[in-house]
Amino acid sequence: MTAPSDQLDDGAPLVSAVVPSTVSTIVAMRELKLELTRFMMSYKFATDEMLTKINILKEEFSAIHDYSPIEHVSSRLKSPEGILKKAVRKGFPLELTGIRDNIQDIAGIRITCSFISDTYRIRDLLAGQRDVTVLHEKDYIHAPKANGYQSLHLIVAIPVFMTDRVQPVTVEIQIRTIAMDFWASLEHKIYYKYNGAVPDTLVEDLRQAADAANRLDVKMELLHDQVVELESVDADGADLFSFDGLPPFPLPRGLLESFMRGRVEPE
Ligand code: 0O2
Repeated sequence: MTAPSDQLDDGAPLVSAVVPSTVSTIVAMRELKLELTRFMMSYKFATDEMLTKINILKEEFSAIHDYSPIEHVSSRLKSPEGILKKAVRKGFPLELTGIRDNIQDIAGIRITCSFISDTYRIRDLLAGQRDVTVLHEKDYIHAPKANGYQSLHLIVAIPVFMTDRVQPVTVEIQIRTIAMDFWASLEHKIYYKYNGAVPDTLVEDLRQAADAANRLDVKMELLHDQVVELESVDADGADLFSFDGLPPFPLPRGLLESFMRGRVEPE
């Protein structure tokens, strides 16, 4: 057995050949890890920014209109594994810029609304904000999928201010009613239970359930509109003012008059 050589075949010292490549690999791995962390964080920050916007709308609505069109909000970030799987499945280039450009649902937010008109109202309020750019919209409420799926999908871009750059980041926002959400979660469970091969009878049952959910949405909104109409006729207490936790008190007449004087009527 020969002693291990410290020379490569071409006579170059082994140490100098191995050390630089190991060091450069470690440096490259550190840089990649940093970039990956930044990449994932940018989606978390974009989600946080959008959630703040949504919560502002929710709170303002509740305070001004005594009613919130938003029932529930949830969010999720795709895992790095989920991102890679989708990139491979769709044949996207496996590098961060390619993934950023092609996978637009890494950050996802779901907004559940009370009524169908609220889904569009929320869409308009978010889309109308200066720093939100709607890149793409799919309206599965006006045009439900063949299986009955209903939801309003927006892909928006929002700027995220990092330490060394401003990064436009995409977020998928799904907006739907409680009934649509109920249907979608059940359908999702069934789809996975049968591994995508759902029996025809169940597919038909689901489609009928989607129709029933839609009829319920329409009926509930009609009832709600009637209640709102009744409330506007019976406007007793409209001159009362209330802050959180305090009992309602009448508006001081002087304050009301000065507000009316300073008020600019919309053109
Ligand atoms: P997950 O785990 O919820 O994120 P894409 O594949 O996303 O690039 P696609 O499928 O054309 O493009 O987008 P689409 O139609 O806007 O759907 C995106 C998401 O909507 C899906 O994400 C689901 O969350 C939801 N969705 C769409 N169709 C259905 C449906 O028939 N049933 C249910 N329950 N949900 C649906 P993912 O990536 O499939 O999954």
